[in-house]
Amino acid sequence: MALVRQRSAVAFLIAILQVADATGSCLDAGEDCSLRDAAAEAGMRVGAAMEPSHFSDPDYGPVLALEFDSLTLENSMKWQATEPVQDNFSFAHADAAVAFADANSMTVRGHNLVWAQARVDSTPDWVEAITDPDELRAVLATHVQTVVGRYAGKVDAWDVVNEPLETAGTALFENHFFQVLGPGYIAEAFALAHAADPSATLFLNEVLISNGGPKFDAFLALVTDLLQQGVPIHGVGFQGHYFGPPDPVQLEANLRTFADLGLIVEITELDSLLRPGPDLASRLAVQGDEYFAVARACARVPACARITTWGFTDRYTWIDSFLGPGFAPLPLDVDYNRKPAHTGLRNGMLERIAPTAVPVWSPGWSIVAWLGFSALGTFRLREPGRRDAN
Ligand code: 9MR
Repeated sequence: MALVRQRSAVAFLIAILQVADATGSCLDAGEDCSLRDAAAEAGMRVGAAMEPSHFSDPDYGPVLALEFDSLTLENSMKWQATEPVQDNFSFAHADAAVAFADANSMTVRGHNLVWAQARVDSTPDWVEAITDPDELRAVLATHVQTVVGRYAGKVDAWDVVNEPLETAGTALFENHFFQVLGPGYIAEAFALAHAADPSATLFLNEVLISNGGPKFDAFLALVTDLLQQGVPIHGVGFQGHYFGPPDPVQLEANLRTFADLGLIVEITELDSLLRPGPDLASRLAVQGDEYFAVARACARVPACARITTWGFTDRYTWIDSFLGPGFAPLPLDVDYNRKPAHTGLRNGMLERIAPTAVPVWSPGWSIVAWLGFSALGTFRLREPGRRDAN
């Protein structure tokens, strides 16, 4: 009974928000504005990772379509899901998501074509058992042609290769494709994807590149090399799983670095863990500030086309199974209520059309702000009127 009451409350809220969203500007609507409407007004897209298996939860689909204009299959377009047995393709979940996107005027990011890391379940064992280069090449070609070809014109962007570098290192990850085909497997995968759908935007997607440092440098060198080889790479995905606080100034600089190479950039897998703090309200507020800072960094870079959150409700987040419960990393809570992270993400995107002068937080900016306020204080103390008043 309580569940029924809660569901009808969510349905009622959605109806109100749909009416509110249909009128006026998000700049005036404040809390009534959906992420989707804010993104549209800012000239961006906003997406979420999702799984059709959650459609049995009656609020899941309506909230997804209300808040987002793009979706990514969290798992169901991975090789393990689409071709678990050689030449035996399975598209039921991916098709359901693409049909949902079509019915709700949403775009779809394809994730992903090649991701072979020992620690994850993304590539089937039968692929990893192939040691003959010609055979693996043929299998890769069949997979990419079949999957990309099926969704040509329906999936606007593909993560062609996911996480090419070692997670905490700078070298190419020596996955199965690297071992059998050599480092050229990346260029080969992009060429295959481009041939299968020449209109799709093709991405290299990587984790832990939001900050500066050796991994970012290695990733930049890799992308530069691919471009010089003439590989059809069109975009770079910054995953954005924030286990620690983001540095938005560095993030913006890194996004610009790739934009300056003529590439599209996207935040492809945003989530941000609740930090320790004195009480839940302040922890949620900090999370909201972090979402704002990340979204604002993207909004300030014209080539940053889309922000995708990795899930959208704390009811379903991979972090629960990875780290345990309690980190609540997404913009909506377990009951689909909007959190400060929702406000932050929305207002951050709106910075593209209504930039504020206040610099976002970062360690560097804090020092600048402190020096600025100190100087202002000194100046004020010396102001004649003030001295006289004392
Ligand atoms: O969230 C995904 C989780 O459910 C899967 O078990 C895991 C392995 O396939 O992949 C997770 O998503 C990852 C994404 O595909 C690539 N970047 C890191 C994401 C979180 O691990």
